[in-house]
Amino acid sequence: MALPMIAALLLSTSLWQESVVTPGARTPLPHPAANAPLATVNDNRRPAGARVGATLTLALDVVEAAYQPEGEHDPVVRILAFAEPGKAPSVPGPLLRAPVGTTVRLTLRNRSDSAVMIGGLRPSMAAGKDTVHLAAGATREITFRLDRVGNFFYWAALKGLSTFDERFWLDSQLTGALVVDSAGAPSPSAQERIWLITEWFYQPDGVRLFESALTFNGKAWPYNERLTFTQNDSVHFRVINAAAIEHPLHLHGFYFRVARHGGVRADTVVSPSMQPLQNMRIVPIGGSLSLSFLPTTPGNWVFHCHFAGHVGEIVSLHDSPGAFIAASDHGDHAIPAHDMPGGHTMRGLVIGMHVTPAAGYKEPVATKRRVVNLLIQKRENTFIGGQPAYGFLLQQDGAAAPAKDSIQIPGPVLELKRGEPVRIQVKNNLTEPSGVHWHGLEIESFPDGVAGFSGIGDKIMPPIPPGQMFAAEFTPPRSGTFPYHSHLHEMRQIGSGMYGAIIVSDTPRDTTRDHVIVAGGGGLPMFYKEGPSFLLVNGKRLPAPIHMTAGESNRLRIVSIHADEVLHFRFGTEEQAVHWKPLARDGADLPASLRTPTPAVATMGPGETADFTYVPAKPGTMTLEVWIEGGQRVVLPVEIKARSAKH
Ligand SMILES: [Cu+2]
Repeated sequence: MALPMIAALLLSTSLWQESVVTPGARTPLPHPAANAPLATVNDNRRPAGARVGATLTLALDVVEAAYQPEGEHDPVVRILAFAEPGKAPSVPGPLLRAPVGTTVRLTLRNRSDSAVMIGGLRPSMAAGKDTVHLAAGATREITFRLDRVGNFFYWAALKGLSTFDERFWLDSQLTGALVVDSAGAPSPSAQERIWLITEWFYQPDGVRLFESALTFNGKAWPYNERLTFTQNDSVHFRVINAAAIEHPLHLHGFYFRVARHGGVRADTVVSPSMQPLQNMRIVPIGGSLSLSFLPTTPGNWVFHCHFAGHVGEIVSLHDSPGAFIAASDHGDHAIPAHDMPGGHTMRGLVIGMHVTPAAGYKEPVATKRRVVNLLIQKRENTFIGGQPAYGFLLQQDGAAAPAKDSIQIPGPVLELKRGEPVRIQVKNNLTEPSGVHWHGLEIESFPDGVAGFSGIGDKIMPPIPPGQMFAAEFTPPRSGTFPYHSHLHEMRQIGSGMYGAIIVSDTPRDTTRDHVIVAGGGGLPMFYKEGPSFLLVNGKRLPAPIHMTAGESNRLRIVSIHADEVLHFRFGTEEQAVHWKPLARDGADLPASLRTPTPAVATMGPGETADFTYVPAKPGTMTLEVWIEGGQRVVLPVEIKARSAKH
């Protein structure tokens, strides 16, 4: 669920049936106190305190602060923040990092006017015991031993709250990373970064409108730091989610492996043989990921949350008059766009990286490319509330242009051959700019599809203006299942149907046994009153059956590409889920140790793909059910016929 908890609940209330709020009616944001210092951005590279031998001594104050999560001309809001005495408060709070076994002598001082509860410092304790009450003006000293390796965070909340995930705006940034290294671990490399996710969430009228800022390390895209790596550097990200909502994180251009992951106060090591290649991973509420990758191709790349809402205006304070309602209330479903001069429209949870070429790098060239003509189309009045549908369509070589309003949802399956250079000519027939991302393909940066950012040096991919064409030239290097989708105005464009599947193969597919299932949205969430967003499977609420033959091995290629929702899948009979065999994830074949039969249930973030094989034992009907948490199930019938006698 990509919306903050309260907003998600509201979606199911009748308030949404009369969403007539004039954009521009904006309640003032809470101003910081006149003398409150501006919180600095903490890049989590320098541990706080002084470590002598096996003892770390540090002090943390809770203070009033001012917070500017976006640009220098954007709103400054009121928060409480952590500060080391004598230093400016920071967001996130000071980094607490030391090897396991270190004794921490911590002085906590509350210099704010509010009593707070501090927790998370001792992850090996029971959660209920690991809290420290601190009245306004009070000081406490605590001593504890770091006895568990992993990526954690400490937090403070206004008194009365005993968990980190019920904080809203004033106490939302009272969070710092707590990283406990294993004994003898080498000091972190320059390519290691710690990312702490926090959300500042404010509901001016307490009911409907909300304002929100969602950041990695306190600063939102495009105002946050750009990272620079050299091609083939070994990059390590530790991601810690202190926000009250999960995030499906996606890396462009490269696969990563997750070596550690955790939920609240937990951190688990994953053995190398159990680490799939992946480019999408959900970091749960209060959880963490430790992931590594090699940026093998130079250029500009992004690592971002794949909930459209978390990279859009909804999580921006920048000129966003009640962003969510404004996004919802008009039949033309225009989310106000404040495009950057460069063209990209993202906000919030995005990290940008520049990868500089290693010596001797040459961009690959191809003399001959297969040409694919892909149209971006729009059809008015298609979804509930009179919303238009956006979608893709193929135009065959030499064929006349299809009708302007013809559309296909999901988009046509793009069948590509591994190693065959293609030139996908994307013609934008919308009345607004667009851009297409070939999600998960390990290709050059320029065709990658993040308009205004993808590319290298001065060669940056532009947004495709209405009526114009952009040629994405690349050679898919790996066979597998991938999504393609818009990467501009993601909530509106992906949410209105701009998504489809790419199948890269070595040999032609036998489509009688190789089934593509694309689950995505059909219109913007705010138009649906019955609960969570609308869900389509293969473009339908009542999808057409797929067919299998008993005794034959079938491949199911599942693409989860709802703009703003995690999807759940279950395959089986009414009584029970069957077992299927996982084959690939995010387009990459799984290691042998992960290819063991498992119950046929899956939870997949937006942009995630998974391939399974299944051999039906006997004729009959089964179902693949797909749903959004709390929503109605979409049922795809799977009809299994008997093997014919001549086999
Ligand atoms: Cu997110």
